[in-house]
Amino acid sequence: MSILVTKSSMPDFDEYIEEIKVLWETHWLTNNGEKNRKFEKLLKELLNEDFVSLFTNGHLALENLISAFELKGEIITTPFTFVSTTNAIVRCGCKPVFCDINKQNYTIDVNKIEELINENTVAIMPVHVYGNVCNVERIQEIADKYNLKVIYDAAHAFSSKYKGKSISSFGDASMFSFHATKVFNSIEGGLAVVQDQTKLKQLNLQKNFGIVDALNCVEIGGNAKMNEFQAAMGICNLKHLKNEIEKRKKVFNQYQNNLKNVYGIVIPKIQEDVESNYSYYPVIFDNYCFDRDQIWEKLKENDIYSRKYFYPLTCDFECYKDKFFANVPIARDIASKVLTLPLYADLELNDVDRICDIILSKKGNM
Ligand code: T4K
Repeated sequence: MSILVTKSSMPDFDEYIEEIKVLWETHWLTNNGEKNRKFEKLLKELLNEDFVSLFTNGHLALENLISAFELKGEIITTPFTFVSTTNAIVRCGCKPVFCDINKQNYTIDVNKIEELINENTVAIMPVHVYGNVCNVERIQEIADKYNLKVIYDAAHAFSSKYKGKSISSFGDASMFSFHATKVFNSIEGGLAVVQDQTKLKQLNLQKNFGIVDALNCVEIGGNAKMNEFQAAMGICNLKHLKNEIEKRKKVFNQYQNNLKNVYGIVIPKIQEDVESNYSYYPVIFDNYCFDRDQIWEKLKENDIYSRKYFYPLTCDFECYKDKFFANVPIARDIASKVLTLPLYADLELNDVDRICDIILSKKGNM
């Protein structure tokens, strides 16, 4: 059977059916129903946050955050990410300014941010890529010095902690993705976390057309609400989150043990002070006897589908090429060498061994 890069976590069928049964009684399927309210309450407890708003997907949560902060101008971000990050900035009428990443964990290089700041800069949008935590302390120092907003693309980092604190507590806001491919899913879904009531009100208005009641519309909002079936899936999956992360950790560690100390293979570094959610398993093939594309091919020949997340860089996509500033040599180098290996809670450890054997076997197109 094929092994894909990930496999959605799902609750037992009966558990989900039990959760959605009431919807056949109430016929209330969306517009901040009972399930949305329950899901938001559970999320607030889990993250220890007061101001959270559910969205139909992570991308729209990100766009709505940019709008809620009324950002107009340049946003410093990284191109080593899913294209959603850059698209959200551009679709909201802002200009992305691409900063390079660091070699240690592929997040924004905090030593290169300041040189990109000018009078048009309004915000920094760092990405906790692969669930790796950005240098949140240094980023905040820079933001404070230049009076910039910080909105984290935390799509990959749901439930992670840094120095014992929820990752959502850093910066002005964070966006988490609850897409089917994530550590935690509500089929599709996203969460915006902000630090004050006013911004929360703004987000809630924006995601529901800007209407306050049947007779009053006070904002030119869109529609980005999560529906009740999504929320019910989130509620069910949330019960299993801890266990799922434990299982992912075992898979992650199995890779670490199998691939450590191999010349030319750079495995993920465990970050100090971080409680990880083990989102992705990115490996860099650098002067290994096979290059990244050859490993991808070797795995594919064995019906195993790894992914080249995040190649190409977003700034190199046709729609962005040569349009925005991007002096990003490290990001370009990493993007050409990285492969994310299959990782999900139910991946068998002997399948991990098999994947590693294929990678380590000298047979194939050298
Ligand atoms: N910011 C960042 C940094 C992000 O990574 C993302 C999303 C966003 C923002 C935006 O958040 P959302 O609006 O999506 O909530 C996937 C996901 O669609 C996307 O959510 C994710 N990042 C991105 C990194 O990966 P694809 O095009 O690679 O997905 P796809 O369809 O090829 O699926 C990958 C594998 O996942 C499949 O081979 C099998 C498995 N899978 C997939 C689906 C759709 C399942 O097991 N179940 C499923 O339902 O983009």
